[in-house]
Amino acid sequence: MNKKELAAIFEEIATLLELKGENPFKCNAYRNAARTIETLDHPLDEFKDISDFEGIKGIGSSIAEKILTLVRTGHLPYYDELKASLPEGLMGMLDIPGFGPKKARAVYEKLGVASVRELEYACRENRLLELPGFGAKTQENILKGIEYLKKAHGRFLLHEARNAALGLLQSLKNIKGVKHLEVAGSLRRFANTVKDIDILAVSTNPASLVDAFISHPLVEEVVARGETKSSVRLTMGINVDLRIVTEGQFPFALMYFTGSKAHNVTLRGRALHLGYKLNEYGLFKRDAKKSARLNSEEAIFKRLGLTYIPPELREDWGEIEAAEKGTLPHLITQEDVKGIIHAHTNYSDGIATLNDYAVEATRRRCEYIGISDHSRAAFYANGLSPERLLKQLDEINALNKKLKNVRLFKGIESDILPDGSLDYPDEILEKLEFVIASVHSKFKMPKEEMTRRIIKAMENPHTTILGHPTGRLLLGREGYELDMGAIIDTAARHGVIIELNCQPLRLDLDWRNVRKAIEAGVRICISPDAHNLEELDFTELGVGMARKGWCEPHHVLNTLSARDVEKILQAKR
Ligand code: DGT
Ligand code: CA
Ligand code: ZN
Repeated sequence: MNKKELAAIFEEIATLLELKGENPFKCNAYRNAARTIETLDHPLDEFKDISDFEGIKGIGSSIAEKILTLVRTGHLPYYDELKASLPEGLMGMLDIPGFGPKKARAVYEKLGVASVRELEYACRENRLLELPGFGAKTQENILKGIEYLKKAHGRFLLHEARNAALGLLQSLKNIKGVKHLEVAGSLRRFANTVKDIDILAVSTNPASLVDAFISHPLVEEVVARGETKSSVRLTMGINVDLRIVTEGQFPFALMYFTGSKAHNVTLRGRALHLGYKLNEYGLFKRDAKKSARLNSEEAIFKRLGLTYIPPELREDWGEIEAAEKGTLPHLITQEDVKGIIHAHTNYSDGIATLNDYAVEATRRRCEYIGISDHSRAAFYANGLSPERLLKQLDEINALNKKLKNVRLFKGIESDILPDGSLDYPDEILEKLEFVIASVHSKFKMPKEEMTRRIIKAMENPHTTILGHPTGRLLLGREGYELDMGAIIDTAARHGVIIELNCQPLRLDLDWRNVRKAIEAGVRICISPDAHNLEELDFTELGVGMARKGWCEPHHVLNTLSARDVEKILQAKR
């Protein structure tokens, strides 16, 4: 161990102590020691005994002893224990510019927030507004800092990447000579997270397309520039590849670069079996030099004896067999969605008012919005006391009398308490049209206990929908340990709907389990979990994920008309 490494450990000890709220003198002592160690005149191995540190300012006997232990053994139990006593993600938050140990300790102690992604989520839910020493401005700066941090990471949320890609496509499609322009890769398949943005194009004037691409305002750095392939890095940190191919290659390249790899491999195997070679350049019969002329992905699939496989399904999850038999699902589309369930108002941690939602719903020609603020146990989210909930219900009743084309459904997002009960007495729950039951606390329960807790909540006759079933935050927090098979069985048995929460960080239920759920006969609800009007747009992500989970319109609650939803909600109560 050299001086630099040693100093870094003492520096980290100082930070850990700050995170624990130790007295500032103690923290400073370690920080000063770190500095002193770095500038010691003698080599470390000359220090054999505590007395060797005598006269060195800033290194008392306790620190001297720790230095000796580290130099001798390479370990320091004190340091290891200190590290183990705090969540790992806490240190990561300190990488956020302007976010120090004091702030980290406050959000950890007051909100239980222990990683960067959790912090991002807390900011988006306006949790920081209420914390002493924080406010709208701080919250905004933290979000900016997190954006900055993300540039350093390897993967990106679908939503972030998609917005960037849509921005690029929007301007590039108008460049002279462009005949085709499509996003491929994991983004086109609607994967939860993506590594990079793959774009394919055909152009009669490739040079001007490449020029426009590399000089786009979103671009930070040009990685490579070529006739057929160019790469850039965007200011948000993600890489974008632009491949320019010929008109004839385009459908084959689009198919190849959409993937997934596993899907491609199985498809290529099928082609071989039929006497073809399939790659990104074409479909070649035996030893032919020229590809079959097929001008769309549909045509390629057809030549291989398959019906068209939508990109979301190309994961080698049985889609090729189903396409062969003609049994692929008739996937849900954006237009099938008639209304929205799960919106938070300014009664709890949302920004929009009940009336804002009603006006917005009219504007969007959306038939209904299910209002579901937080229940009282979610104190950090300004959860509703029974009195405030009753007041909200009155207000909704009054609004519904006035509204013509929009219906507000009266609901709540009730915490599932640690013992599995809901957060209000029955006489309150009875006044609601629907209840979303969600876990917001005690994430670390053992698997069996957590499964029992959630099952108990689902068995409660008041529970209509199970909210964000695993609690995961993509790229940030694993979901809680859960027997998903048992949860899906319970949902099927008790007619509980399972939410597909489409907050970009959640996308929970995961599409793989969405498919298992609908196969078990469980209905899905696509929920934006909106905290403001813009977040209603998240529904679009949810539709993509539902498609990826093989959902047809009839599998999804909010493809139904307001009247039919009302019937279903009533039948459950
Ligand atoms: P990502 O970027 O990690 O989010 O996921 P993808 O699927 O976009 O992966 P990427 O960008 O490495 O490659 C894009 C597509 O190109 C991929 O989905 C399938 C195809 N591809 C890439 N490498 C291979 C390969 O070695 N074999 C085959 N069959 N296809 C490949
Ligand atoms: Ca990719
Ligand atoms: Zn929730």
